[in-house]
Amino acid sequence: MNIFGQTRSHLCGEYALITPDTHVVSPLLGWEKATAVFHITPEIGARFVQYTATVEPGGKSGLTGEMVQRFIYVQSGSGTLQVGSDAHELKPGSFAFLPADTDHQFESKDSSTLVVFEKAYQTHPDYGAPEPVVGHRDDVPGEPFMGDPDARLQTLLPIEPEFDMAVNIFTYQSGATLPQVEIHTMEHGLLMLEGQGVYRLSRDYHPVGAGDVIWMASYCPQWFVAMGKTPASYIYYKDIHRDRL
Ligand code: UGY
Ligand code: MN
Repeated sequence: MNIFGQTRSHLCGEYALITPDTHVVSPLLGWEKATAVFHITPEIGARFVQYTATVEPGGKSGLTGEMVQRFIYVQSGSGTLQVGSDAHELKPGSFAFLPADTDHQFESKDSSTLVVFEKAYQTHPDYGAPEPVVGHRDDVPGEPFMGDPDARLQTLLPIEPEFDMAVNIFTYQSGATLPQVEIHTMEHGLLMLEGQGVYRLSRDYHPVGAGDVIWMASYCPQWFVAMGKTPASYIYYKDIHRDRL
């Protein structure tokens, strides 16, 4: 969009579409040689945080606050993630889940871009804390979503009651859709990774493409159709497995 004073970004109580032209860079306290764009925070009405961290070569992550769990997805660059005494080499497509109060540090080799989701952990009286998870997108099978082989879902974390959050990657062939308009209690934070399409959010239909971020509040009606000549994919967060009362 090259007319000044215009943007595709749109915010209302039910959702936010935040496009790259409106991003503003902030310092990332506790990290070294790193900055962030905070996309979704409690100030918008969310119960979690989503940001993009840019870490220079030799830069390092800091720890989360107490009882806050962190999920990292490497969008570009590479580095080493130390989790306790284990070291993991991360590259584009790698991801890691660090349960609350897990001692960890990512050190960037190249300049790295990380997609980060953080959520205060909600304990459950019947289940213990989850374990750390480290993996790569290419090693996670994509299951047809509600029987549609053109809309595939990769669940990056175990869907087990110890986990109070999920992070998935949805990949759609051009023309594939979410099979229904969804309305649900879980909220979402989403980053378009590849391709483009049209997102229905509440009563609005927005063209979206790689780099766009969307927050969907609980009960925000949502639907997606992939369009264009290449598949569209997005990574997204949702809160799961905890009673509201
Ligand atoms: O997991 C989900 O609720 C997912 N189907 N929602 C979405 O892609 N907007
Ligand atoms: Mn949904």
